[in-house]
Amino acid sequence: MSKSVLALAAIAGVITFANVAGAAELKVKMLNRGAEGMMVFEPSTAKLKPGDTIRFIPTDPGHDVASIPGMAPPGFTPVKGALNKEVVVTLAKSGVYGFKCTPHWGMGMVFVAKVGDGKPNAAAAEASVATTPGLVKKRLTAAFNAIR
Ligand SMILES: [Cu+2]
Repeated sequence: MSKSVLALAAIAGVITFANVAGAAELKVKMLNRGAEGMMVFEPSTAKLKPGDTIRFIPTDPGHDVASIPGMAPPGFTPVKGALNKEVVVTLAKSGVYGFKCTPHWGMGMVFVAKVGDGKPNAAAAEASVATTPGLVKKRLTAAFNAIR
């Protein structure tokens, strides 16, 4: 192998490493009780970069994770996890992504991630909070304040 080929191989290796190291994974616990109260994702919000991953961990039993309708940028395939199952979601594009625990939606068990600058759907996602029920609205409002 010539010196130049070896040099190219070395550069390619560095680039691959940089790509792997550049995308972060956020671990989110599903809890019966956390710092913010009963039935929570912890943390309940995040600001991420496009390509980052979220690992939803069923720390306590009885929870799942699913997309909140109308709270993801166009082209995102909605998440529908099973009860007590870990779910890993890659948020490839800029936008605001909302997730809920299906059994505890009414108790406001929600998670919101802002990826990149939140465009194109940040405003529409925040506007949809107005139509949600009491505890959901309370926690979603707090979440949107946190990611602003
Ligand atoms: Cu739950």
